[in-house]
Amino acid sequence: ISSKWDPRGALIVFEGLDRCGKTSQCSRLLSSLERLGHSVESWRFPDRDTGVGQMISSYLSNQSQLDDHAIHLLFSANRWEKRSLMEAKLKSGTTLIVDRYAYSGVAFSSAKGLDIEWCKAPELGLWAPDLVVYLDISPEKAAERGGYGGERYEQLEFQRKVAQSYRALSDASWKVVDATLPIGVIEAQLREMAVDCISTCQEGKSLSELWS
Ligand code: FDM
Repeated sequence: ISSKWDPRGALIVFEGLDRCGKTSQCSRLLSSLERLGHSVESWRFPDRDTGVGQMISSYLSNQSQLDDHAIHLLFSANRWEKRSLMEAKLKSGTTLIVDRYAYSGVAFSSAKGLDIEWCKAPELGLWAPDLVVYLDISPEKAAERGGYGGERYEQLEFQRKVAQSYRALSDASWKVVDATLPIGVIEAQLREMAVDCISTCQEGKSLSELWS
């Protein structure tokens, strides 16, 4: 049966360093897609509301210590526990705007020195995004924005390593957006990319899995 008769939503993922502006752009995009009449939800990872998410949250706020591999697997498990809901939403026609996904998982853990292939393995089989937007800012500029909240990874030296890991992980399909442009300009670019992506999915593009 052609999925033309069963249009699905798009899986749109936002990635970038801390303070790149992802979170506010996600909420702006949510509002503008809603205004255009799309069925859309905004998600984020880590999802701190689940049991696994609470362990992650406690680790990030330095209230607990965990082996680097163990926390990596928890971040991944936190995505796996949302996989079937993600599928149901997408198949029922809802577009998901997701603030961080498997790419954050690999970029942050490999920035600690873990092997990149080891980091990618537990993500294998999660839903592959239809669009990955990377909000590009230098670690120095991001740090100048201030407001690092004191969580574990919010330090310039570490963010430099994360930026390198993202570079190693990115491919030609990623849309790289200059995160230092005026907020409204970025917002317009993202809206156009999202609307294009949503129509491609509505035309029958099938869901695929990482790492494709
Ligand atoms: N982070 C996020 C990871 O290390 N691995 C992951 O899989 C994900 C999704 O958690 F520093 C890191 C990235 C960031 C921190 O993210 C919390 P938010 O976006 O600040 O909540």
